[in-house]
Amino acid sequence: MATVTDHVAAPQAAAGQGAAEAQMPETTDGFHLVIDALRLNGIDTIFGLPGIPITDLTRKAQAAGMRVVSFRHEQNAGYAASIAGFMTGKPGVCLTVSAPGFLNGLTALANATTNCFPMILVSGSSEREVVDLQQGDYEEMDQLAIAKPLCKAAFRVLHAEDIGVGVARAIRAAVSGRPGGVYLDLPARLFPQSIDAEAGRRSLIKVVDPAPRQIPAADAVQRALDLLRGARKPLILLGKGAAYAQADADIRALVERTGIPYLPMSMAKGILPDTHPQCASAARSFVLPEADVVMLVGARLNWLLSHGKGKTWGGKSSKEWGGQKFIQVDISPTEADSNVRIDAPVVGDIGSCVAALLAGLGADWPRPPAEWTAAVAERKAKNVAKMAETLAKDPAPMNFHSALNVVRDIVKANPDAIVVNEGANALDFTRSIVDMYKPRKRLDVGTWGVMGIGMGFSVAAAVVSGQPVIAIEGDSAFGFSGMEVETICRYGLPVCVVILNNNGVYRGDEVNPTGGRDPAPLVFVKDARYEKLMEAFGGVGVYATTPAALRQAMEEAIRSRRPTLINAIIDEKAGTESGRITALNPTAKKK
Ligand code: ADP
Ligand code: TPW
Repeated sequence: MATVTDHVAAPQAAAGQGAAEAQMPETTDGFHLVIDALRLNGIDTIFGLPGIPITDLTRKAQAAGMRVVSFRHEQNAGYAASIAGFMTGKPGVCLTVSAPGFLNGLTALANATTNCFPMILVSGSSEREVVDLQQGDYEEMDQLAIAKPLCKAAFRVLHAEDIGVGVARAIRAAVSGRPGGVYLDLPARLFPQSIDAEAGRRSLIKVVDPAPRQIPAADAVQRALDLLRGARKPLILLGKGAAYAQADADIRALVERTGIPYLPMSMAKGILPDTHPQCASAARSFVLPEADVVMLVGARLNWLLSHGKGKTWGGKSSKEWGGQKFIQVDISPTEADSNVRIDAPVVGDIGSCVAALLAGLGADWPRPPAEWTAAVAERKAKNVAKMAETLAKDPAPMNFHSALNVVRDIVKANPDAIVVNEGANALDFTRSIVDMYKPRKRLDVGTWGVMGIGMGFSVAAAVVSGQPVIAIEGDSAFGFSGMEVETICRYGLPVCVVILNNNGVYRGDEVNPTGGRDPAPLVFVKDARYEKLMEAFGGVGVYATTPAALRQAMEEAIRSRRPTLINAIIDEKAGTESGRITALNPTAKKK
């Protein structure tokens, strides 16, 4: 591994100059100390966008052997960094210029914090003195103050000798406890500050144990096991915290040794293969209201789980608790009771918690009552058969099902491929139709349901894993980050974008009720040729109107690893408003 000495400024004296000058100490500067501090901590990739004052930082980072992935918009670089953090457990780093670049990256930082993804947004900034007196600097903004409420922690470094501490604090804050976004503010004048190379080297910190294990209390584990043992209809719910924890073997052992049906949240799909006999995804609307004890592992009872109450959970009204008891395994001690009572909180890192639960099962752990597992299996079989019937249809034009039936086969044949997914219907149908077989292979809109993660996630997924990426995109969703197909082509990444194109947001058949010349707010240009965008940068574009054409193009994309965009034409009448969350629209009839 390279060290500070690889970057020290060249000795000040060249051949022929005086001996006294030749003795001058070696120096290093802020640029190199930032790079060295990151590399010392195993961070080898920067996602960003150059400009004043960080242009040279991107150059020098690349020259020092780091992977520098330059985007066309900072938001996409930020999303890339955040998902790299989720995939690797190391903070993903996004580098932006001051004010507008910083603000462009901020959405991704806030999204990372919301989703518990470890990320560090590093932004160049203006000098304190000018910002504080509001003297009107180039791209002036009090970035630290603005970032603070949107992230886990925010730090500013003013002196080169503090860079080591600043980077160490940022890393610890991002990955310890509940992971999240961290802001690191580096004013322009920091970068050229020169200090003695040896002092610089000594100032760097290699963070020891950045995400310390947090062992759950024995009585908390016992309380959870007692509750689970007494359950008549137990259910395990795996969330993306469980995927992040990389405790795959133990989680699988816990599920299999207890014999309890489990439900994966969207990004937890694949921790165990979706085809696992205990997977209850196809019986979701049956198991949630029926279960009597639910063990949440790295999943929050937020809107994605109807806040743990209401009709989804068997409550009589939208606000009423369904009567379930909850066990919650989570690293955050304040998460429990955020929506309904948690009867058995188990606070600790998922690896340690699951290991403790496993150890406590004992040889005599009872299988769940057969009536329960049989009822789940029966409901599942019924729904799977119904879905198979729908998937077998071949309507013209294609609909979501007939297109996603192809994607389902392709992912089955390529279980290492990473699926990135956004849209409304495009999201909901992909989640339920496309089975995942391995952990951390499904990356999507997460806790906020945010549009725009598509190409940033795809770039990062390909860069971090080297595996093929399949991005299943609504046509609206794609538009948020579409220009990054240039980035995909520039870096030659094996990304296959499939746009499920129904000419608009949710669907494409709305009309302006006034008959005026403006289109309806939710529709786009009809028959838009998105594939030409990929062709413009040297990638492969395919216009596909049939499942057969889609299949052929996807197979070829995976085989060739060439950047590919398939414009899959879907019936413009296919799709419902907001996909499966229509009820969240304020005008929707309340349940
Ligand atoms: P989902 O959207 O899949 O339901 P959430 O993002 O709501 O998942 O929940 C993830 C939870 O996982 C958060 O409450 C977070 O604190 C927790 N978490 C993240 N990493 C770990 C970890 N290593 N150990 C324990 N809990 C974790
Ligand atoms: C940052 C609101 C949710 S889903 C969606 C929008 C605009 C697009 C749905 O259309 P698409 O998919 O992608 O064509 P499909 O399959 O239903 O036709 N801005 C942000 N985030 C969100 N969630 C929105 C707007 C939204």
